[in-house]
Amino acid sequence: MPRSACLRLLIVSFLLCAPRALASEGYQLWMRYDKIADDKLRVDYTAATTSIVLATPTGAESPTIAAARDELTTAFRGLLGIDANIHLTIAQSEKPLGSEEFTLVSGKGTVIITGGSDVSVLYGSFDLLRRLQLAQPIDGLALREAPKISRRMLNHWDNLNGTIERGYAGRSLWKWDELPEKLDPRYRDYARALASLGLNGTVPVNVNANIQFLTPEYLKKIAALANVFRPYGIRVYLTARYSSPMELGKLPNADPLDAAVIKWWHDKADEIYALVPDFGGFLIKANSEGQPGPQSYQRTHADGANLLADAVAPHGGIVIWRAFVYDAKVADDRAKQAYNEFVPLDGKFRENVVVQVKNGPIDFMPREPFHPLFGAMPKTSLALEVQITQEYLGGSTELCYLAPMWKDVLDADTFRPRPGSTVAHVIDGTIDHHALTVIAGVANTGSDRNWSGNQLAPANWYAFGRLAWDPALTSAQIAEEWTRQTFSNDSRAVSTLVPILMASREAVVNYSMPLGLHHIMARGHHQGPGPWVNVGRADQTSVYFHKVDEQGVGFDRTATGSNATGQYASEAGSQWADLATCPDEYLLWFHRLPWDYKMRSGKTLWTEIALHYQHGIDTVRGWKKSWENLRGVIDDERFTATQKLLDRQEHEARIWRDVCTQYFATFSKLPLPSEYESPEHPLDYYRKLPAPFTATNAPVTATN
Ligand code: BDP
Repeated sequence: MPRSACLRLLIVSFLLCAPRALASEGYQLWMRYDKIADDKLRVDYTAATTSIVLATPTGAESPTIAAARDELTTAFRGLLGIDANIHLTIAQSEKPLGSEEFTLVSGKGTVIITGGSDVSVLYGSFDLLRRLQLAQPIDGLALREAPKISRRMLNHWDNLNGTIERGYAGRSLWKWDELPEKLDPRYRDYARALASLGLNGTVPVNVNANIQFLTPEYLKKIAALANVFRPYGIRVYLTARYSSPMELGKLPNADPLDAAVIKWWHDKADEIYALVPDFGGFLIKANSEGQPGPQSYQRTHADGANLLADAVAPHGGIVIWRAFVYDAKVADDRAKQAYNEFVPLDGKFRENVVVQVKNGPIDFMPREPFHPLFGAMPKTSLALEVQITQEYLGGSTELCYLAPMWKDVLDADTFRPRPGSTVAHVIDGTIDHHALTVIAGVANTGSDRNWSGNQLAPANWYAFGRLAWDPALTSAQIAEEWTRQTFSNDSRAVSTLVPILMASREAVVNYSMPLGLHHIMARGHHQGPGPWVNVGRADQTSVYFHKVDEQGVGFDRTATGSNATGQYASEAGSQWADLATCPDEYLLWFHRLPWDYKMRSGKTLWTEIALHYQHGIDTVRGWKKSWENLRGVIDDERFTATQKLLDRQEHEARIWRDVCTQYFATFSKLPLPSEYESPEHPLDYYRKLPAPFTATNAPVTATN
């Protein structure tokens, strides 16, 4: 054979034999059940799982058990190439299991999944599958699992017209014009994704509520969705516009103490429960950013919440009342206003009300200290609300793995009533003995094939679900789980992607709002920098927050300024108030400092600001290099898509850096440090760009 033919044969046989990563559009999320490549493992698994026993309180078939069977069957065929041998039986547990609790016991070729309910058997099934996907041993298991927080929910900010407020992954998943007759098969996959993480609630529609969703026509559509979600243990909740009794019921007012208003809500609740018997309850944004609320009638948030709570109580429903309130007419620091309004109401809410508090006192900024309400309302159930969609952290055009940010708040010590009282323990009810416990994440889902706008953003959906189940998990552990399930168990995938994910939040903070700077993004769409924003509602402008001038920069929130530090337990507040102990990351959140302020590093504040911006973009450049390690290790589709994502991120990081440092330099009048790379364009160039970041898909309904 001539040499060239020989070579050709060699290449062809190499191509045929080389293991190729399976192409993926990312639709399967972390529920990829591709064949386990390692033969040895496959043999071991096959031997370890000749049969799977599902043990439930009744031992009877149900739609939930059918869902568990389906998932196990599909996954076993995909992962191991075998048909799972599944039996159903009555649970024989010595210690009764909670309604969401399960045990996994295995040995001698049998895995027994015992649940306190059918849904917990489904959770146990997903737990087993996760272990298989992670290539962990499944022989000799003896574990017992239960979630720490009872209601673990996604909040969708989806509008009736198919747009999504702060959505960056295409249009809404919910096809209102097709419902209730036509059910997109994607609704079931959505439910599978939630159940795989143990999420058990969804609010499909925007907190900036539309009254249409409470009409009989739309309630039927909601009921159709609820029917799809029910077997997966997911309850539907609804947002409601506080003025609905006027707009829908034609009543003259919506006063929470008015008898006709009370009756209207009771009737509406009865109507909803007739269609959706396991309806979760209402999520309410009231007297916030232009939304109507009880204060229009000189009533309090408690009066407002209790009205709705009484309407749903006979059906076992709850009310989730948001504490995201601030008022431009109030002279006090915006960061203090929710605390000022809500703390006096502690003890005045009904048992079935939970007050939902954002992680920080302003608004999902890249970095905020924890919200001072945590620990300050012991007689009230408090929920934590985080934002999975990246409104202030790059939309879907930048990678930012958010688990480290959520861990900051979950692990933060409120010191109330005693040291060790972390936010996680406030919201899981253990500190103040609350049975009603809630955690919510503002979803990053849309109808894009990959669900979240890019191939890495589902890591945040995954991380939220895992932390909602167990806030004690670490960010790194979750990042590794997600990487293995979503991409590959290949050690190169793990050793490349996990460090990138773990560094990403800090990088975004560095190139956008370092050292405690906050709320300096562009107006309206919030994508990209806008440190010059000085028009509109004062408490929504950038200048309100950075307070920059020739002398210095930062917001004095110590006793010499707004005294927001005084809203925290003294151990936390005084640590931040004292420059000697305030961590650099919160410096300009709590202090206003001169440009030549000497930092711990020995450099001046001005130099440190510039270098943080530079460091942020340098980190992104580092990822671009290390991403190359994954060429051929993961599938080409996701490899290339992510490469483009990182290119775009570098571009956007550069805009942030160039804009912010040049803007601040017009005040500091100081030169940029020598390590700082020259800006690509002068400040004026950027100021004239209409919207350099155009990732948003929807006009926002909020005013800011
Ligand atoms: C802000 C968003 C706005 C939301 C608001 C909220 O910019 O679109 O309506 O939060 O949480 O972050 O209500």
